[in-house]
Amino acid sequence: MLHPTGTLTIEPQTQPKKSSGSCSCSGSSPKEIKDQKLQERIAKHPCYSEEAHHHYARMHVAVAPACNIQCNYCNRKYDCANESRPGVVSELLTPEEAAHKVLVIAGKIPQMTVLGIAGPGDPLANPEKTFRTFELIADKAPDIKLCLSTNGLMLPDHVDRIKQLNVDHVTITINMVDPKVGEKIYPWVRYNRRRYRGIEGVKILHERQMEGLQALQEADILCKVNSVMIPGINDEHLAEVDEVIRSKGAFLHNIMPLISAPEHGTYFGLNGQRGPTPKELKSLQDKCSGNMKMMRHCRQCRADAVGLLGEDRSQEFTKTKFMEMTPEYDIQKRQEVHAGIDQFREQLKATKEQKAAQKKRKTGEKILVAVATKGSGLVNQHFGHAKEFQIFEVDGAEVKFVGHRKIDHYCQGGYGEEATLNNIIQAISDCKAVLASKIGDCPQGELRKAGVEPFEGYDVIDKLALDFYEQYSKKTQS
Ligand code: CLF
Ligand code: SF4
Repeated sequence: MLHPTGTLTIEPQTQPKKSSGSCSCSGSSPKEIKDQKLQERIAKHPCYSEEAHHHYARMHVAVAPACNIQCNYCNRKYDCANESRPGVVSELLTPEEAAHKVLVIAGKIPQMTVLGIAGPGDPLANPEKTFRTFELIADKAPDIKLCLSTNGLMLPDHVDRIKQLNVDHVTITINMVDPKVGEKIYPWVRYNRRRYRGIEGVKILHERQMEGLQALQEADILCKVNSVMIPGINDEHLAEVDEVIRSKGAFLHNIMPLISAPEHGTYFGLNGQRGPTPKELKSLQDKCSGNMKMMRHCRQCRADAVGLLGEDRSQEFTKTKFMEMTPEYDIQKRQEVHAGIDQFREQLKATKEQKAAQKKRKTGEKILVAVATKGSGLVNQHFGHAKEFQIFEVDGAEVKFVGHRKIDHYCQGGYGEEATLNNIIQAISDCKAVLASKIGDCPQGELRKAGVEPFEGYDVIDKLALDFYEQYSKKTQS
């Protein structure tokens, strides 16, 4: 079957299971029914479901310029760093322009299922603009899920409105549950028309975040918590944050690395505060993953991001460009595309299960492999075209997504390729292999020298990863 957004035909090797939606719930326990409903709520949300992020896209509209707190990792000339890469500036839109953009993109990228507002300031410091945008979109494009990300300061005041507008997913950035830790992150907070400095402000922020989290749980709105990991400041404290948010009903925890550079002009950047290494980040995520579900596929996207999480199509839809485009939103066409994607996902799942069953044996050494992919759960990208590698942990029985590494892509038309290749190899040097649809002779040689096996193929990620694992085990045993 052809993926609606890709090119690979997967031969159904086992009969795809019937969609769970079609079965009656007789015989299911209340917990199973609850879990099933939860799965349906996140099935097309690329941030709340790791599996969905290979197939479905999100977009953001930058309608919220103001902010009410100061984070030491943020320079207010740029987008809110709680959900974005620092140093990125998005074009500000009015709610009407934003609604036009959403309708254009919903037609052009039918796998776009979620509209998020995440900046460039704090959405709830700009409630009129944020809610007006949601209203317009709910009215014109009812199949698009609405999503919101906030620092939490004004959240308790708006939970009713959020519920009323059917916004089902809310993210709060919580970097501390101890104001003494928070004091090193937030110099001030503006609340009720007054600016509170130091610990006084941090206490207000903490109380409001906890109140907001509780209110979301009571309103049955799914809540994800983002935490920025800042070595030496809150890295050891985040396990406690994880405990607290879990006990208050958060659905997912996304621990993101601090990205800090002097050219971003942030307090941390100018004072040499470093971000965590990929290894430090993974080890904290592993430590917390026993408590609750961890998000590991966040790409810290821009306030005007468009596309699958690993790709950035925002430049195709700048204001000048999208304002000249006519919206071609067609709910029926979109539903057909989604049905095709869901059928493909079922087949992908069946293929994975069958492959895992074939290979099932005692789990062995855990290794990491880097994968070049354009999405759809497939190894389907040329090594030289990859702008990031997805990282999977393989133990012979299971293939688990554990993160991604951004890189400069290798094919630069002959310029600077040697330096780029060195950087790429360094970024994936802890991986035993790189899986790509094609890898040139020169990079193959250099990768081997660095102990990273080039492994070519065009197939389901799990399938190729397990094939490589088998080859690797035989080699290491012999
Ligand atoms: Fe946007 Fe955030 Fe909604 Fe996703 S992003 S508002 S929950 S639709 Fe996603 Fe981007 Fe990470 Fe955010 S990858 S930065 S977690
Ligand atoms: Fe910057 Fe976002 Fe923090 Fe506001 S909440 S200071 S916009 S990172």
